[in-house]
Amino acid sequence: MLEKTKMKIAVCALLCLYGLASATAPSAEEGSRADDFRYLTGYASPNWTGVYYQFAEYSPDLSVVFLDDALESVCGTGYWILYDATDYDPYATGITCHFHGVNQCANWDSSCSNVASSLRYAGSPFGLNNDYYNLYEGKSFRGEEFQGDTDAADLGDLDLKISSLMVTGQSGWTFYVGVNFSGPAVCVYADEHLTTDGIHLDYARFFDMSELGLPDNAIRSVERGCLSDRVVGASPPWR
Ligand SMILES: [Ca+2]
Ligand SMILES: [Ca+2]
Repeated sequence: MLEKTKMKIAVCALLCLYGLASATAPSAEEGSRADDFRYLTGYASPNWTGVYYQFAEYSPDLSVVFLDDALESVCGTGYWILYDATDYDPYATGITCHFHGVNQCANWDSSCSNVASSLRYAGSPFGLNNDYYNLYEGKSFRGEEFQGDTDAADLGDLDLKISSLMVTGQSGWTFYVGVNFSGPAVCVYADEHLTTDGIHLDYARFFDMSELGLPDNAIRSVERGCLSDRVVGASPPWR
């Protein structure tokens, strides 16, 4: 029981800052899973009740599942970002709503309740905690993405457009302001580490480039590994 209480407090400390008012771990019957399946079940009423839909993939328009501006609580695993507008809100500047957890539930607070019109996860499509990076065109993880699990000598259409980023898993990633891994760079490791029942989720997130000490719209290439003297986060092992 004490363990559960501690978990509630820890989860709330993580979630309440970013739009979730209260959180709790689901009961053992609801919550135990042998695998690390990423999902987000969104509910139209508080305390994970009412009409619901279980998302496993990117969802650019929640009206498709009749839940536009309707979500009030969620249960899930992974790092999920919810947006006020469809198509990941490319033009807005306000907050985005965030869920991060491993088999946990949360109520949205008033700023995020009945707001979401699109949602997607950050991280690898191949595994919850695989080494991966997501680079976003807008601040706060908005708009178009350039993502991957390998080196990228250039960023294609998102060249000189990146305004926020996330990394997941245990690898360091080096982000350069020049193409072909040139110019000033910063290495990023996960600096947040969630664990439930032996399932891990490690991530680092940067809502804008100033948090990384880089100019906005400057990143031009990405390399696996920590190849810069400037390091953000701490290298494994964390646990
Ligand atoms: Ca909306
Ligand atoms: Ca940008």
